[in-house]
Amino acid sequence: MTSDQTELFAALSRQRIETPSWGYGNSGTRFKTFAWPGAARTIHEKLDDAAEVQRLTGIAPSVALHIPWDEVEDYTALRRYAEGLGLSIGAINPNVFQNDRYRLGSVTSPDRQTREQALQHLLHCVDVMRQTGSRDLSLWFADGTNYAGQDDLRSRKHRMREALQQVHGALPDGARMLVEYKLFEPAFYATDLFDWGAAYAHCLAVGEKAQVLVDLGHHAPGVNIEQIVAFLLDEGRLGGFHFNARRYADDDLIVGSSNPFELFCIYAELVAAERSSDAQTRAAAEGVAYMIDQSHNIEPKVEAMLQSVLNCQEAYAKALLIDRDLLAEAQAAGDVLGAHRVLTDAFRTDVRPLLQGWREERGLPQDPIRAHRESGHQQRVAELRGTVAGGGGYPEEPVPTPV
Ligand code: PSV
Ligand code: MN
Ligand code: MN
Repeated sequence: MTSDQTELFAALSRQRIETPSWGYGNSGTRFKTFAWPGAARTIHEKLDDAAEVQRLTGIAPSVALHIPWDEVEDYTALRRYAEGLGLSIGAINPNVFQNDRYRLGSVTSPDRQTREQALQHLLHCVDVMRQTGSRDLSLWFADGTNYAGQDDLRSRKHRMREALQQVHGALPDGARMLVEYKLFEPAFYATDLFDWGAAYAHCLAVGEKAQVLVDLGHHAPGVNIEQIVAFLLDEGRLGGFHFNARRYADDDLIVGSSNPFELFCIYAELVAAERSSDAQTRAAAEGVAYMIDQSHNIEPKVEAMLQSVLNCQEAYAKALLIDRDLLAEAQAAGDVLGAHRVLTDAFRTDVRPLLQGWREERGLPQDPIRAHRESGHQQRVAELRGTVAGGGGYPEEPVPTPV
């Protein structure tokens, strides 16, 4: 093996993609939730499925929880259960959007008691983090307004700031809060954390442990996400990603399925930061949490997750292949298309043989999807768990249907 390949394999072995508990359960749109045979119903089953993804890919060893969807009495026991499967508990995602009280918002609600209730839940999640050993609290707020004049926009900003400050103050040493933004939905006139700039401004104000979380599905069409990534990385405030693919808005489709070039360009920025000569930029890149945020509506859950992890791996492998010296040369010479070609050459490379070699070296199946299909996992869980609606995010009443 050449030293280049050794370096490439080492980088691939360091890659990590966290999978979300809610991606393993049934979920749906507001029109219908389709029950998938064997879809995980409990957090333990979700962890079992995540272990299958880790067993086949080797780069997905942690699972994000959503509270209270995944609420348990004993988080230390849950942590041990995960560890027994070779997993760790990743980011904790509070849920401040599914309570009747949150009609006008949670932490930005005009009602003080509602704000207090939301804050108590966020603090409960900080406590969960302590028990699960999680580094990241992942914050997404559905807060916003539907009509001009419905509420005072600056007051809502102040309430958001106050809540973030309080949560920041409660974080243990070494922990972080990742602040997610979203252009719209469920609020349609104004979302309180509407873009990366708003999230960034709050993070700067509340302190060092606050970082911005970029969810690929939360931007207007045409927004250059890789530029946001480069900017935040350079400012030392890129906390992490929620990977998915969107066609219109927050579709939560499989990452890389519709716009693989965008995913590649994002990874290109991350690799550039990983390889920077500046130690601070390298440290910023090392701290980034790579997470999938997808709800699988019509597709097999575990296979969808495998495909997502593998798409991230391919994008990263291609980004590692960019000839950085040649790129720098072309950029310095003002060679517009030459520079672009350096990038597209890497993007067009078929990295599948390279990844097969890497898997072979690690004792992983060369084709994880095929291995999964042949493993009987899907049939086993279908038999064991049956076909039951609910159990994912946005759960419906569990209605057993015949398998
Ligand atoms: C809603 O848009 C959402 O998809 C956000 O991206 C959150 O991260 C996720 O739900 C889980 O709460
Ligand atoms: Mn998200
Ligand atoms: Mn989303």
